[in-house]
Amino acid sequence: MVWRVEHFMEIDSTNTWLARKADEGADEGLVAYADYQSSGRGRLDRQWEAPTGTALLCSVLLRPAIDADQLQMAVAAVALALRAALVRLCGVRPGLKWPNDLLVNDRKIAGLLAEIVTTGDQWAVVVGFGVNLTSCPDPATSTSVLEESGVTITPPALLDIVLEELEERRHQLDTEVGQSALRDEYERALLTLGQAVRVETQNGVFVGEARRVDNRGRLVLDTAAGQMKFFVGDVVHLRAQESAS
Ligand code: BT5
Repeated sequence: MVWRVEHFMEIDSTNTWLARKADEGADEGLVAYADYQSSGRGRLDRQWEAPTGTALLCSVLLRPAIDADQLQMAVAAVALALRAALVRLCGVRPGLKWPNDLLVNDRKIAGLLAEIVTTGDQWAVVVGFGVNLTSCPDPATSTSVLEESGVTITPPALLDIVLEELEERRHQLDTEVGQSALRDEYERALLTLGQAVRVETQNGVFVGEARRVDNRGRLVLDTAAGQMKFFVGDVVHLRAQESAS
């Protein structure tokens, strides 16, 4: 993969910029990162906050040979690359919370936002991520690399290693064998599995035990009403919430 990295001192949102480029037909491998985002976005119109230069605020454009309903596997590839890069650079090993958080001791150190861009019969996925390097908005619920390890990492230094770690995982997305290996790594890194969870979706709130992820990256839950699979949703780890309160 040839990564082409564009750096911005300030931008509205790296995801918005890259989605526009994808719509104009940009090739896979285009990457945008910014020192500051004036409209950094989380899911469902939430905000992503980071003071200038304190975080890696980045988006990558991927065009994997998967179906659009396997989008979560692209999120998994990037989340696992982020985690591996943090282990290598500073020994911090976040757990993954399905679908899009990296946590250290229940506090969010990074979040991901994936968006699909469809043009004609082609589709691309923009995967954005914000990693708190030297500050975090709320110490009760979030943390940073500096706080967890005492190490100050610059955004481009982390980005270099993330892209290195993403290389093989990106190729895994193109084959069934690769996807299966990726799913194994994903399941091992997911804190969510084996936990009693509440999944909040636009269709309702569901409680059950998180069992596994399927080959589309969906979360499989055992509920009182039987097994359910989720493409999206906000997950609350119920035990973690009890122990934190
Ligand atoms: C996410 O959404 O976690 C996705 C975050 C993706 C951000 C990246 S930065 C580069 C790219 N460009 C963008 O515009 N976005 C992506 P969600 O799960 O909805 O979580 C959002 C919630 O996390 C907010 O409502 C806050 O409660 C919290 N939050 C905001 N900023 C945070 C931070 N720096 N660290 C930890 N939590 C934060």
